[in-house]
Amino acid sequence: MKLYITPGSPYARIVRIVILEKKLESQVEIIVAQTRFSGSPYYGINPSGRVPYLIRDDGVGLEESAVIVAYLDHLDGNPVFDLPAGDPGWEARRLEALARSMVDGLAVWSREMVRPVNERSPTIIQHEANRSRRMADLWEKEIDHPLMRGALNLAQMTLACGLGLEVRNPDLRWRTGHTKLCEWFDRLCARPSFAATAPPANR
Ligand SMILES: N[C@@H](CCC(=O)N[C@@H](CS)C(=O)NCC(=O)O)C(=O)O
Repeated sequence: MKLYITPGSPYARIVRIVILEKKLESQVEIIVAQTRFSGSPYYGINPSGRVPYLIRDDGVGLEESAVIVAYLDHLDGNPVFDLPAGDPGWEARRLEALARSMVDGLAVWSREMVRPVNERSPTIIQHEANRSRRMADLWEKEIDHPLMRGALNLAQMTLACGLGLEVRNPDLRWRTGHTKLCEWFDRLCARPSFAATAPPANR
């Protein structure tokens, strides 16, 4: 299989973490794609131009980090990232959605920052900075939820990959006043799969 990524993408990082957690390194070749570039050869591989993108052994391509995670997780017949049944399943969905909501906002902010300075929108940047502050406040309260402290899951991976964007965006200062979130994040980032996939400071 081939997985197309960019080193700074939080969505691609989720999949890279799962590859390490599931020990699939020898089965998945990781390829850096050239995204957001007019005429990129990558558009011939994945017309949407987005990463992550997994090309399965049968040649079929999959988009969307959560779909790729589920596919890879099921390969060995022993999935560990499936949603729990019943009420915990709804809680897991709720937390995953909150984490994704934060990452989606941070991705919009990052996208603004990679545009030429004269094309950046101060309004969008302010909007996303404000959203990230509200979401960090929210997560400081939610981080003691049993699902955020228990076995590794998609909500945890998504939130940590979003918070990890702090190294790429110096204006993302989610740590201030969020002691529990800092402790949670730093502990999770010491896990080998997270340490090995840490984003570079620059694209
Ligand atoms: N919902 C998608 C989001 C993927 C996404 O937006 N990836 C960004 C990188 S962080 C991308 O490929 N951007 C390139 C572009 O917009 O052309 C997922 O979870 O995989």
